Amino acid sequence: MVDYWEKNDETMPREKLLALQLERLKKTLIGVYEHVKFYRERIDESGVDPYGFKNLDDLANLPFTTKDDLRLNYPFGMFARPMEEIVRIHSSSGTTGNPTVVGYTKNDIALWGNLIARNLYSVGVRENDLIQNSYGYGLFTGGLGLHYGAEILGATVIPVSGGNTQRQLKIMADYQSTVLCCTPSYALYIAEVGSEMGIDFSSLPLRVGVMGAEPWTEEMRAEIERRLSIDAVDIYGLSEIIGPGVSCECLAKKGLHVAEDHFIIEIIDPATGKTLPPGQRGEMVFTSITKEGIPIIRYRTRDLSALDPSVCACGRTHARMAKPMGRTDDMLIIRGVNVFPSQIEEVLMKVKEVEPHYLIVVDRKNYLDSMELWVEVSEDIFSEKMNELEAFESSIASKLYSAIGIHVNVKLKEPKTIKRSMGKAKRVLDRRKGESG
Ligand code: DLL
Repeated sequence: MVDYWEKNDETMPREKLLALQLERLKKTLIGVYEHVKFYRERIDESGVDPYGFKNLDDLANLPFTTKDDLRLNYPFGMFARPMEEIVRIHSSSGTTGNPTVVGYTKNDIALWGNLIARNLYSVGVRENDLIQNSYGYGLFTGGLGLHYGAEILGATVIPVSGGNTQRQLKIMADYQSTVLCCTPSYALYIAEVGSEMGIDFSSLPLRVGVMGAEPWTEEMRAEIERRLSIDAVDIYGLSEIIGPGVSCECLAKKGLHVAEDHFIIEIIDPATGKTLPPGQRGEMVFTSITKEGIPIIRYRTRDLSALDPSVCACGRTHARMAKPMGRTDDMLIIRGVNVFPSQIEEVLMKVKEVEPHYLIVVDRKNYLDSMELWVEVSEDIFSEKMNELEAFESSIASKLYSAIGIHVNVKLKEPKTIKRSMGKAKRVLDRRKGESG
């Protein structure tokens, strides 16, 4: 029998859920209109009357909020509450320009922890579990986000944070961790170092991995599950909305349940901004409807997914988003052809002689884009089949050609030469943008 952290909220009939969303959205709109100059101006420009808002469909008439809007209001310009009510600040890494800064009130922190507890519970985590939390602690929302959720659930949390992989493995074996929280790329690295240390993961009590913060394919999931001998589930979120916990898979692993009692999700066509019907792939847009510190209206995530509002096998009624397949800004345009790193990962993970460590190197020579794929081969292949490597490279290239329609120059690399990630993996090196590495 499936059981729930908050049965009423998680299995609420959709009609009731939509009514609750409308009621909460109305309050949020008035709140941002009265307390955030940015929203007051934008809403006035849009012609929507925040006091006369009557229908969820009218959400589409409200303006979007973008990362640039947050940056322009750096650091605290989007906060809807005075600083004395803000108890925590997080921020995105901000590789270009100002980072985005978000603030949480006491209620926001409680809400966030509760959402994570709900997520953990939905993948079978209980009070007697020992959660090894290997997301980075600090301004990144992964570490503290999962941490407080685990405590609210009542499980035991080990706040190990990212890095120092051998210590991670010693802790995992000595303390007998049952749950691992980290990015999927770090999970693979942990698996690799563990095997080198002679750890047999199937003999450990580790059971579930709660993994997110970066895109990962089904093929990558299969690899992690096999190597670590666990169920690996996908958790999604972004600092601008709350952090991890915006959505999470249940053990059915058929899409991530969006916490629709706190966030309204829309899928839009990124080119036109028009709302798309369920099932169609597009950019996710979120509106928070219970947050206090920094409520957000129609935030354009640039993350691509599709929505399934049907009731899940687990009985939860909250719509499920498909595993995010990447970001609009991760899309590479190679000689006019659009390619997502996830499409390459999908092909690569099916080739059993290669390791799940790769880097896509894009360059432009003589005005022509070129794409190289660096991928590691296993020790045995590397030493045994040195003379066949070239043939092997072209066989991978031809598989990629049939999947994405462009020629990729495949370069097999010696084991352990591609940089490992302990947080979000960097899959693309775009020399056209002056990146080096
Ligand atoms: O990455 C929050 C998080 C922490 C999620 C831990 C899950 C686990 P940011 O640093 O603000 O927040 O980065 C947000 O990361 O817009 C996506 O592009 C990407 N992302 C997050 N989760 C997933 C996922 C955290 N499950 C950005 N699949 C988002 C694909 C993801 N991409």
